[in-house]
Amino acid sequence: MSELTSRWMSRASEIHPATRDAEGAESSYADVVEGSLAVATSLLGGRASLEGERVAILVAPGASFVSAFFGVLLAGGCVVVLSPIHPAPETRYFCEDAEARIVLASAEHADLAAPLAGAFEVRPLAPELAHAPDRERVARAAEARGEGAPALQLYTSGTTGKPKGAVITHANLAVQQRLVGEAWGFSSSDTLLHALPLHHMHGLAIALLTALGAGATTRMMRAFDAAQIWNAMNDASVFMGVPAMYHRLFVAFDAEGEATRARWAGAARALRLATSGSAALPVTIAERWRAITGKIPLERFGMTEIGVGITNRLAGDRYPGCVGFPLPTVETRIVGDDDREAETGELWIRGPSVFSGYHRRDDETARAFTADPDGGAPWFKTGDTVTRDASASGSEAPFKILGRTSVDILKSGGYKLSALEIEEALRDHPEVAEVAVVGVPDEAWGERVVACVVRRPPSDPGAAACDAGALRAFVRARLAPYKVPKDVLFVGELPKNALGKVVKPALLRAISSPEPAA
Ligand code: MCA
Ligand code: AMP
Repeated sequence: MSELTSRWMSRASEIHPATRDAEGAESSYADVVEGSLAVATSLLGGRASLEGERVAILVAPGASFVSAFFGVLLAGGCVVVLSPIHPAPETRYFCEDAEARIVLASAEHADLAAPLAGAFEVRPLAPELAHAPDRERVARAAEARGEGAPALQLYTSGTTGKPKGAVITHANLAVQQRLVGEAWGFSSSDTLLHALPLHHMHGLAIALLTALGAGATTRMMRAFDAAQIWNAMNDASVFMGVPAMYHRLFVAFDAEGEATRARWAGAARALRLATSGSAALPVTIAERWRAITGKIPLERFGMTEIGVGITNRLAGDRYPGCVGFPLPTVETRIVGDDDREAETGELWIRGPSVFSGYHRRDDETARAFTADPDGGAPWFKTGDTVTRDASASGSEAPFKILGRTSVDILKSGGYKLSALEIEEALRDHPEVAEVAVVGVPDEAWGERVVACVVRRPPSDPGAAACDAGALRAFVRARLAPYKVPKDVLFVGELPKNALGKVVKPALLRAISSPEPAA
């Protein structure tokens, strides 16, 4: 049995709460483990193991999510987490690309899962959870899975068209669970306040699995509602968020009267730990949190492909604008354009938490890794430009993230977005002749998605030209709402280089100037 599943099974008789839902109802570890055994038994049917088969789960946050997740792993499967915020075409793409056969859906998401029936076997989760567990059979199936077996397939946007499935192994998750838990001092007396989406590494592994690995309780909120989060801090010891969440917390805070602010600030001050990641934490946000709580959030750097790689330390100084130091086992190298070590350059990473590759995308996997110049193990190329900030501390300089190496990768509210994927969706519109998508710095989102469009006349000469609203609606029908451009600017032409490629930095400058090209 892998370290991940055996750690899970070791809690089979614990009555301590594993989860608490938004309304406060608790489920013990014993109950949630029992649920996972039931799901595993049902998924196995007559088989000895799912042998790495991808099982998609469309399940609301709570105890059932955890049971579904571990149920798939115990049966020898690999989890693909679907999100209710994705439109049907995107959800279908994830299931098809992953070659999933079964979709487990909780009752809340039955409507969203319904269109998948036919192409996939959609199974309501409730009867799976009620299935009589066959412990011995499940133990045999789990024991047959090694550390290198795929446990999780997470979809992540890249510099080519559609999102790709990053295959994360049992070993990757187990090492992250242990290292992050130790680095951040997690124990069974913690209650993690959790409002992150579960279809990404941050919410699923860095937050939920870390807490479960330490035997802590996770308060799983259904969505991010700032006032609800402030109120729930009372009942928590750790909060993990992305910078956009902190921004929202401050907006809600500022809208309240003195008494509420004092109560909220008191609860936030009493948290043992508040972390920030997934995007750069602006120093203004860090300092605002300090003004309320006395400390800046603990910032760390992570990626779908590696989990948390670099983190500020729990004890000792935290450096605003810096992400800290590599976790144990994480090796780093900063390289310049010539692939030689440099003070500032691309961050390469290797170690046991680095994923195994992209599902059925050997070319992209090969491009993501590079041989070690000294003949050691290959490095994963993060695509992030970093340096070490010698001015930030005494003896050891913490890492500082300077930005992405590619202008086509954007970060909005912690979600990684591919400009090319959004451009591709817009290009399908009959009145879009040319399009370029860029990320414009934004206080609330970090980067704001802006589409610059050169229009083609409507096919019906009498019809009005399409407007920004129509193009946004067109994208919304195809992609997740957070990928929909916040602004659509119509331009006469796009700046191009001699090869006819759009020069995005020039476009960004043009649209950021007081009089944008229109
Ligand atoms: C929501 N909207 C967004 C975003 N989120 N637009 C741009 N960027 C976003 N991130 C849109 C909605 O579609 C809606 O558009 C409008 O904004 C308001 O929606 P609302 O319901 O108020 O937003 P929300 O659902 O509350 O979401 C805000 C959020 C969310 C909670 C900050 O964006 C979020 O959960 N972000 C976290 C992402 C994350 O976990 N990333 C981790 C990746 P309209 O009005 O047009 O309908 S993993 C990773 O990065 C690595 C491993 C790491 O280091 O962690
Ligand atoms: P994802 O592919 O969604 O996992 O996003 C990973 C990317 O998020 C990284 O490659 C970084 O660009 C960005 N990121 C994560 N944490 C931080 C951070 N603390 N500061 C700046 N960027 C970050």
